[in-house]
Amino acid sequence: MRRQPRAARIAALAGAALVAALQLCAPAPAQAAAASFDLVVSAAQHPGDAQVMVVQQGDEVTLKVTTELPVEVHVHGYEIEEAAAPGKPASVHFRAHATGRFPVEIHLKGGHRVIGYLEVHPR
Ligand SMILES: [Cu+2]
Repeated sequence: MRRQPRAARIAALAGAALVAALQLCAPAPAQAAAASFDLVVSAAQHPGDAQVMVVQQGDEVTLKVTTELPVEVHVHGYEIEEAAAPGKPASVHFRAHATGRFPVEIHLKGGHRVIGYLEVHPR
């Protein structure tokens, strides 16, 4: 049997060592979590009332929107829109795949208003 040249054996060993080192260094994949937020829309709200909702990338997000006005809930960046009305809350469900800070708006007669910010942090 022909022996491998010394350089090839060294290269193969170095490659195996590198793979082992990378496996040791790789962080354990963190579990995606489920995050649920309650948002209440009222006629008396101010833009400063917008709540900040922080999740990790990959999390399952549910936004429960209760409203005393007929509105369209719009999650910017994710381009999700869902209607909500008095007695008919919206439940907006999605996986937070994109990272960043995204306004959650309501569209209503005569304009729109930010009711929250979704912050998706990189995992
Ligand atoms: Cu909008």
